[in-house]
Amino acid sequence: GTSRILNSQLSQRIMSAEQAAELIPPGATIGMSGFTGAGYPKAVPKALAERIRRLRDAGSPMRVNIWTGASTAPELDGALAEVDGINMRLPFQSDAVCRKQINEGQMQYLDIHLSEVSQYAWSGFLGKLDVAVIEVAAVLEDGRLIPSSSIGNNKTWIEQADKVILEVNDKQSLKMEGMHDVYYGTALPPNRKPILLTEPSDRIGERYLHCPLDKVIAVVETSSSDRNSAFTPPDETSALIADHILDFFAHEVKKGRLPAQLLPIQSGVGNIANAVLEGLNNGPYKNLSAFTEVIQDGMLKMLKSGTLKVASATAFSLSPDALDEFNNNIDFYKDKIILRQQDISNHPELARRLGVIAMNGLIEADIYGNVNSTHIMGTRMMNGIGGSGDFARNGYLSIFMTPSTAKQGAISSIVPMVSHVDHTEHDVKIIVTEQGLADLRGLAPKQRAKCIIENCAHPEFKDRLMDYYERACASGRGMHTPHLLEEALSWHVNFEQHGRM
Ligand code: 0RQ
Repeated sequence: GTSRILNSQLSQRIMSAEQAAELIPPGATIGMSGFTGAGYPKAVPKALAERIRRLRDAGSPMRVNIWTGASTAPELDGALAEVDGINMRLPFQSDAVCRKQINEGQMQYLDIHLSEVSQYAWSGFLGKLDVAVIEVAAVLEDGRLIPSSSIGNNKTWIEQADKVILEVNDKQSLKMEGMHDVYYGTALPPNRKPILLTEPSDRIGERYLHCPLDKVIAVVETSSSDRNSAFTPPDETSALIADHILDFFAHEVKKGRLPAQLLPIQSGVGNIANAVLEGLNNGPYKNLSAFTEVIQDGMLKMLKSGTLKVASATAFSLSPDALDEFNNNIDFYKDKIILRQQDISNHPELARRLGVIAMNGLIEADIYGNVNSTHIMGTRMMNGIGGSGDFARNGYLSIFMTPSTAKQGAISSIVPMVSHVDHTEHDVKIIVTEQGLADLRGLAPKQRAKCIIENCAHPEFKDRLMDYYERACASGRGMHTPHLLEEALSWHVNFEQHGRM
């Protein structure tokens, strides 16, 4: 039905996804909604991929550039990558087909801090945005839009694009109305003003997205759920990592370096993050807050139990069960969750002011505390930096978590030198593995090396790391950050040649 499109001008633009996809010119740059599998367009990208496939089969290939909030789903990244339809992708993806295209050199990929994407677009660094394709929950009579389960870069895409295609998804709860906080006070330098947000619960913007009606060239009605990956219960390694972090928090509270209600937490998604949230939920904490980018199952549980008072984010990322829980109890959750655009949810000014506790995963860390979050063996893209840099550099505590080994113990997550750097030694304050926690605050490089090897390395690799470090110290080279340059990346080369570090 048309009940969710209350504006009469826009209801005249209703058409099929196939018709809407025909309106996108070859070579177009398209800004799509979507963040961690929430609020992405469900129909137009697939129809566009079909059109690209037909054109390719007819001998006239078409490609487009795709900008989003963050990761989407197989119906978007997967479908378009499958037909080799993407020329340039930014700023984040986690799709297997997309990743393959990137790593085979078929797709350009620009991996940038999520808070900075809209600024790049506004400043003209990325070129022109032709079309925005945005999922919303409804269109009000006056044309204002009720945002969907993520906001991401939607405000910017709508403002920057020449043309807008709306997908109105009736699977998104209308009761989300009022949960969003869209801030219309951003500006480019030199005209910026302080952002007057001093608590994660502060509302500083509007509940709706605005869109000039004459930009809207198509409205497509859809009815399908977000990606909603299933939840895997924490394994033993994740539980151990979580225990180390919880002990550390208790210690910091006792020392007076953290308040009893901690500081606003930011947490990634996945097994380890969930274990930490579960640990917090079972601990002595009440009335915590979250200033983060994604609300995952664990945060919902914490809100329910009162461990968490409020969560600010830009998107949900829920399992099917948690989504049911949310939709069935949305009146309870509604005033405890605020969804913002990602240039606000991840804003450096706000992360620094609030003193966020940033907790993110890593692929490898080196003995001096540099962290690689994105590259496998230095050359192959995994997902992207996402928001980890926004929070890690500006947070009060920047915690990076990982199992001490990968690939059934063939790879050490602690290496002499990282094969790619996302978070430098200057930004990384704490590294945790199931072996233990390295608190690097106030330590100089040589002290850090001992602390990381001692506390975080797997016993299988510990002696070799210490041996590397000691020989580096004895090499006659610089004694600030001792390295054996001819050997620093030999662990990676070993893995490539022998399947073991
Ligand atoms: O690959 O599934 O093929 O075996 O990397 O590793 O251990 O499952 O951990 O899912 O937490 O991901 C850094 C990638 C960790 C993630 C990263 C292989 C490993 C596996 C995944 P397989 P795990 P996680 C938060 C802010 C950047 C974005 C970010 C990430 C796969 O946390 O993308 O922080 N972070 N955003 O086998 C070779 C190593 C490896 C390795 C792991 N040293 N060498 N392969 N793997 N370590 C906001 C959000 O998250 C939305």
